[in-house]
Amino acid sequence: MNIERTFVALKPDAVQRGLIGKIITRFEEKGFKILAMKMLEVTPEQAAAHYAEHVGKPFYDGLIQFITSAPIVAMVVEGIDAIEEIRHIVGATNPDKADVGSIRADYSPLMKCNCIHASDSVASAEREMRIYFDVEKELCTNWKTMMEVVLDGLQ
Ligand code: 3AN
Repeated sequence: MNIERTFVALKPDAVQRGLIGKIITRFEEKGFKILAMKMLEVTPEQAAAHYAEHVGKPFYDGLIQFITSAPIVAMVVEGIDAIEEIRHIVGATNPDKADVGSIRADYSPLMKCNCIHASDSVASAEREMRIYFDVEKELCTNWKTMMEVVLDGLQ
């Protein structure tokens, strides 16, 4: 069991469809801690940095057009095994393959607008959160969620 931080972004389709509250609620109710959150318009530079691994792929231009088409909600989220757990809650990249009950299965009809991004490793999380946040200044760490209070009382 590791306490991990991950980067999560609610993509333009989620913002435009009014799903921000419903999606964030899933993380809060599971017991994850939101350390930072902001709505922003992704710049071409941020988009290129975020999706650098996909340069040259057939869907790259569409991906950049999509992520810059309307605001996103960027978050840093912390919790027990947060990388794997949040990827599980998010669901597979292709919504057709996403587990029933996952965010992408429930809300996304297509891979090219699949509502949400979540980092796939600790290294990716560190890299991605720094594209959108000043990590030294913008993270709110000096407070406890009720889940942390509950865990404090257990052996
Ligand atoms: P994930 O977001 O599940 O980690 P990645 O990193 O493989 O998936 O892909 C980043 C994003 O690129 C996906 N969320 C999806 O929006 C888009 N994408 C990936 N593969 C395809 C594809 N074959 N066709 C269209 N869009 C894709």
